[in-house]
Amino acid sequence: MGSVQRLSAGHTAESDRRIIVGGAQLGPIDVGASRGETLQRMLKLMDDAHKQDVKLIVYPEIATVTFFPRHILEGDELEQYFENEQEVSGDPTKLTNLKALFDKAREYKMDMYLGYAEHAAESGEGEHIHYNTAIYYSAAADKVISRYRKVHLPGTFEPYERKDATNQLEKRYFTPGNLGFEAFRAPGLVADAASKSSGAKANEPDTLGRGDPILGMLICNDRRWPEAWRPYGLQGAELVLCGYNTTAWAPELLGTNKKISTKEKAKEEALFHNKLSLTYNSYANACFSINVAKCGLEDGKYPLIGGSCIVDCDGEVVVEAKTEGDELIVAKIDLGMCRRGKEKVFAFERHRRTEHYGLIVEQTGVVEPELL
Ligand code: CDV
Repeated sequence: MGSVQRLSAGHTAESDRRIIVGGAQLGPIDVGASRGETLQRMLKLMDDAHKQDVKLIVYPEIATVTFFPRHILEGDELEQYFENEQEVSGDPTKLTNLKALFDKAREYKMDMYLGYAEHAAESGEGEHIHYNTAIYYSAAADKVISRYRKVHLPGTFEPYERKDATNQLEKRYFTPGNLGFEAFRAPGLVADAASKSSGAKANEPDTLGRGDPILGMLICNDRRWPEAWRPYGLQGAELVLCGYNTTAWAPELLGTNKKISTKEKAKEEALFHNKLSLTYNSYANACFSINVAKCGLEDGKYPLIGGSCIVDCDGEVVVEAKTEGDELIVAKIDLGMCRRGKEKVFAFERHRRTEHYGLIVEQTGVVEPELL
């Protein structure tokens, strides 16, 4: 197990909106690893988190199995990686492969972000509808209170022709998420939150930033897209949660050039882009983010970056994983710190100019200006 770190963020705010949060980074999970073995690793990290009084833990994207979209699979070989929610009436807390995590989270009164491959339903043609999903379990509500399905699916539908290229077949195995970027409030994480039952109303000057914390979820590739963060920023998100599996070396997928001509340099760049995306978007939306990798060499030959980190609302990294193995990162964050960015630097209601942003939603690809 890696080292345990714990730092404080929020020294400039001193509000009552302080929470101890954790990221449970996972080292490699090989194709042959048993679910039970992996669950034990995840539960161990939750035990460690509990010892440090963590109230919200974040696990990686598709946390409990190897990153299977790199393999060409069909039939049962593929289905084994999906959690069939129809069998449990759409209630993930009852899924056999995940139940132990919910049970322990309930026991510890710990909220949890958990990523997994979701078998949601069958289409009219009998095809399976699969999503790359993350859910948020609230200990105070003792249920899953939010679900997010990955919108930006990277990679290709068809495998690469070169046999030794690493595939990224998310477009083949998943349907793009259909739930948008819906922020939600998580109950019980901060004391004395303004609430409807005490007569308070959202969006009044005296309740802004005083209700239960506002959260949003992303999955891996989403974190590179400002379009994915902004809807959360526009809903006042104070904390964004993101799990990822990011390949450190994939020239077919990501391209290459002299600068990143070796595996080492490509990995350095992948770590740099990871941090750049997380720090900038946290800053630009004045929110904290908890970002958690599955990492290391899966099956001894597929490298995934680490770099799990908790970022504050000024875009600074508060704590960062030091290893490429199972490692818990912990920070005490003060959501009150978000008010400065939300009310001063980026006060959206005063400074945004939506009349000029049409292209962002009207157009998908690039259309260059006419040639001279
Ligand atoms: N799982 C991912 O979404 N991975 C992508 C890689 C393929 C670029 C990522 O954005 O990290």
